[in-house]
Amino acid sequence: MKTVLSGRTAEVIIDTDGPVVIIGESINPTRRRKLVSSLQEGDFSYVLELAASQIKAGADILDVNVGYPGVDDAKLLPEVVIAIQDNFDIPLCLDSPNPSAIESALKVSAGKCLINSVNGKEESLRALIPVAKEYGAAIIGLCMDDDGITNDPEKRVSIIEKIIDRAVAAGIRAEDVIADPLAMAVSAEPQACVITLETIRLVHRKLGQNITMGASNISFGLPDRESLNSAFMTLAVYCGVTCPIANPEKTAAVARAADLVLGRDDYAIRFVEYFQSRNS
Ligand code: THG
Repeated sequence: MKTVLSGRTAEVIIDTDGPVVIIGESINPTRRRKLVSSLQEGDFSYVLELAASQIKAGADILDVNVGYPGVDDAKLLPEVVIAIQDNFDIPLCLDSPNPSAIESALKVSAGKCLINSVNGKEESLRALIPVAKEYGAAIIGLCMDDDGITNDPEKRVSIIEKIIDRAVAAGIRAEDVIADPLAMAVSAEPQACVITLETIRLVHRKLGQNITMGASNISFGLPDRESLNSAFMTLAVYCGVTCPIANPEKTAAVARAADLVLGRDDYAIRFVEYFQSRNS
């Protein structure tokens, strides 16, 4: 299955049989106070720096989230989208708890975007599916709903199925729904990663969707996060994750290595190119 996204002109194909596509996570105010403070002063240089460094490190798509208490992101999100797309030709993944911010950003965005954090709650489906349809965007569906988050992988899958059904009923193509199995901190729940991996496997086998996840969520509160994230990322890619949301500076090498090991990089061409570009 292929999900095609685009920037102003550049197309990115997320293919369930293809190499890992990295959605760069860094344009997110969590742990980056400077992002909010610079944007509130009307200074876009830091957000553009974050975009440039992630693209250089291997991001194929950029997640854009400027939601923060006191920030009017219905105003700010479209401004940031314009600033990024004026400077970089890359598809964007828009995230906000505020559906009107998503809509105002889609109005000004070029190409085909991804809407992050759609979930199985009625409120989310009603607000965001019509917006995705109207602006021709793809969506990320999180497997949580009005009953919260379940630890039963089968139930997580059924929430993804519900989101796909609702999207398809509204005229969105099934391949434009990317599943998020919910990666959560293994320090808080010992089975968290196993539950997520099983959900990934089931979505891949039963539904065949492209699959994302917040790749660094699992290591919150633990030392040596990079080793943990690498171990999890490799297993998740093996089970069916195709487009993790991650820090490319820390995960691009693991992604290229996983592609090679899994027979998705004939003659190690991408792997070798990646290391040449990194060392140049
Ligand atoms: N699913 C979906 N969207 C998501 C998440 C998800 N968006 C938010 C989050 N989870 C993924 N994005 C981030 C963004 C920033 C950071 C972590 C996850 C972050 N990390 C630390 C930092 O940069 O200091 C540590 C980074 C590291 O160790 O590499 O700020 O699950 N659909």
